[in-house]
This record gives sequence, C-alpha cells and structure tokens, in this order.
Amino acid sequence: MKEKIENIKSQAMAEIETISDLKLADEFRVKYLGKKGELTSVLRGMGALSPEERPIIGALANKVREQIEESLQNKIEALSAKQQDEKLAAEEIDVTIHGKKPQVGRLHPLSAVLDRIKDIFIGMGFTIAEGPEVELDYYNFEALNIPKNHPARDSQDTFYINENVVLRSQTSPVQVRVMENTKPPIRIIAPGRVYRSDAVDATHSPLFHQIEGLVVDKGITMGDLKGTLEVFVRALYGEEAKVRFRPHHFPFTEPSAEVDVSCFVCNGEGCSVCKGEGWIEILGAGMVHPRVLKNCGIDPEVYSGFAFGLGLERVAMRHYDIDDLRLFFDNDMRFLKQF
Ligand code: 2U9
Repeated sequence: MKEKIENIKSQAMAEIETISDLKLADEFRVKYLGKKGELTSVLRGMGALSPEERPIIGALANKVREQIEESLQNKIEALSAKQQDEKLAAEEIDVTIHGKKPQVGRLHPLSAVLDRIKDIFIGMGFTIAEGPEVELDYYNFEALNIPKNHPARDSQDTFYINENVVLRSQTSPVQVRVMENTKPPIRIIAPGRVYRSDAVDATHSPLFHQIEGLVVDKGITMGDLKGTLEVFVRALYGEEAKVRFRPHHFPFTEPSAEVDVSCFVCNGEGCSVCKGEGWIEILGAGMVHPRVLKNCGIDPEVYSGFAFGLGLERVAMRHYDIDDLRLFFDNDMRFLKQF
C-alpha cells in the first residue's frame, strides 16, 4: 500500500508539470484529491491493514495529499499570474500614440450676430424677453391690431395649428404678453424663431429669426426711437453709420417707418452690396399704436412707446457677405468653419 501511495505521488507530481490551464488544474484536483479520487480510494482500503500499519500509512497518505495540494496550489497561482499577464498585455494602451483630434465647435454665425445685438441692447438697459413659438391667434394677430381680414392672416403666410392656434409669424406676441403683465417702464428685446409659410429659396425660409424691441414709458417719443436705433446702428456698423427713416405702414405702429443704414461697404457712395443705393434697409419701426397699448392693458393717455423689428438672417447675410440664406440651416461644416 505504501508503494501504491508513492506511485500516486510520483504520477501526480509528473502530471502537474503538464497542466497548462486552470480548467485542467481543476480536472487534476478531482482526479487525485476528489471524493472519488485516487488517493481517497487508497485510503478507503485501509480497513484491510493491521492496527500497527494503519497510522503509518494514514500519516503517509496525508503527507502525500498535502504535498500534492501544495504543488497544485503553486501551479494554480502560476497559471493565474500568467493569465493575468496575458490579459494585461492584450489590453495594453500605448499612451504615446497620437489621439484623434476632436472637432471643436464654434458659434453659429446667427448666434454670433445675435449675441452682438443682444449685448448692444443690454448696454442700453434692455432685458431679453422670451415666449412660446406655438401661439394663440389672439397674441400673434388680434392684440396687435391685425384684423381678421388682414392679408398677413392668409393661411399662405401663417402656419395654423387650428383656428385659434398658430406658429408665431413674428415675435411681437412676446411683447404683448410682457405688456399684459408688466407696469411700465418696459424696455425689452424679444429675439427668437418665427415661422411663415414660404417656399425655400436663397432669401426665404419657413423658419427664420427676428429680434423685436419695445420701449413703453411716460413721454416716449419718436426722438427716443431714432436715438435708440442710431446708437444701435453705430455700435453694430461703426461710428460713421447713419440712419434714415422712410414712412411706411404697419398695423401695430403709428406712425411707422422703414429704417435704412448707410451702406457699411461704400459708406453711402453706392456699390454692389447696396445695389448702388448707398443705403441698406435693416429695420422696421414705429410708435406703438394706441389701440395695441389699450389691448395690452396700458392706458395710451398716460403711456406711449416705440417698437422695432429686424430679421436676423438678413443682418447676418450682410454682415458676412452670405448670398444664400439656406446655408445657415444646412449645418455644413465647410460653411460653418469660415466664421
Ligand atoms: C408690439 C407692438 C409693436 C414690432 C415691429 C416691425 C416694425 C418690422 C419686420 C422687420 C423685418 C419683421 O423680420 S422682419 O420681417 N418688423 O418691420 N416690427 S415694428 O412692433 C411691435 C411689436 C409688438 C406689442
């Protein structure tokens, strides 16, 4: 029996050397040390031994068992370390390789121009007002003195959600809402998206951006309007820029005017940008119609106000000499990178 145990030991020790992975190590453990393993079955036969032999053989079997266990444990540790090393080698990151350069974004040209315009008005004490783009017909038209039969109401111009709800066609409803909720003095600009049912071409888009302004207080006059727009235009186009008012009509202002700025390319001489005119139209403006003040809960006998509006795309196109408005909305990096 002693010989048998010695044989198991030498066989096991030889076999351990051949174990090449953890799965084989486990199979080995079952084969030699498990409940039905070789060593266990030898020990089971110990009943046939004499009482003198039993402790000697038992001690030997236990010692061999410990030796095999220790060798197996060493093998398992070596295999685990090797496996870990292989895993690390496979996952190795070379931190010296050049990374992929992320594309850094920049302000969209419309945002850049809008930011400048906002800054100029904030500098004059205006605050920024916002409101819903899906708007009640009342705020988009009715309160602004645009009656039911007015051409701007035509469904060709305005997107109707239903009879009473539209996509706002101007940012004016923002000012109406502010007037309803605010006791003058009011000094706001309302920038934002507006929608009109236009076919897309180089100068038209069903979505564009307006910036409208509103000032309401006691004793506001056309002189305040002219002075404010002059300061604005000089800040945007330079100290040399001049402003010209031409009479016009808007339902929500009276009197109303279209406002031109002297051409910032030729300084009024006449060139291709101003089409030889020397002047470029950039704004509409006027004194808030007394009926509009009244509609918004402001007494026109006590207060007066002026309002103005400009199209952001048109200003930005002139600013950057862009000839096609669609470029603003295509999100083509080759275009956007230029600004
Ligand atoms: C209230 C009262 C009056 C806003 C105004 C204009 C003149 C104007 C156009 C310029 C080009 C729109 O972007 S555009 O198509 N705007 O000419 N807008 S006065 O008048 C208001 C607004 C709100 C309560």
